[in-house]
Amino acid sequence: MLTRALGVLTAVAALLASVVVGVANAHGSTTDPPSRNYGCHQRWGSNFQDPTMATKDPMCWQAWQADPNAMWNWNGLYREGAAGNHQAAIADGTLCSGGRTQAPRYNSLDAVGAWQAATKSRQFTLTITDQARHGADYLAVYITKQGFDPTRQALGWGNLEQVIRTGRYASAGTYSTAVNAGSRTGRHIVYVVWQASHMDQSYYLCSDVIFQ
Ligand SMILES: [Cu+2]
Repeated sequence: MLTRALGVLTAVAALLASVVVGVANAHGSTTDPPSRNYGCHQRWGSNFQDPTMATKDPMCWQAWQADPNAMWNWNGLYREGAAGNHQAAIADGTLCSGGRTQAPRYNSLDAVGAWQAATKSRQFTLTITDQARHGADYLAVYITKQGFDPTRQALGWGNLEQVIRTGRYASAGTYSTAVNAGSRTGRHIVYVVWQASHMDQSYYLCSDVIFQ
């Protein structure tokens, strides 16, 4: 009897593991410049219990402490059914968690502070990696207005200016677009809405950058 129960438990555990792996292999994110959780996964995924992260990369540290699944599922930060009305779906202060989607998994990505930022020139190429090959109806790319300080202020729609909205992309592993940040300098957030094509599924992605 005990052996049978253990057998069932083992089967359930194997099933759960396969579900988790399945989720981790689906969907995508902005990989260049890296989104907050993708960047934390890149830098610390193989070393996420290293206590020096607390001082070397404190925003990633708080994210790993809050919920490691925000990093393991770096490709799962989406909402469904926004019907194109992203500003209604996502409240100010929650833009980087996709409006606290799948809460509380991604809430830590809204934390205000000195996220590690990628250095970019003001004309750069942005790349989404799409492991699920959903395609894109469009990528809408926004950048914070000059003067906004992401290390001290929560991000709201009023802090952003849309710099490009692309056309469609056929299903592929990556989608790239040229982005012109104008005369911006210093630290900014690049905010991407990736509207997938297979269904009404929208990804909301914050990438921290420093423009040279
Ligand atoms: Cu997906």
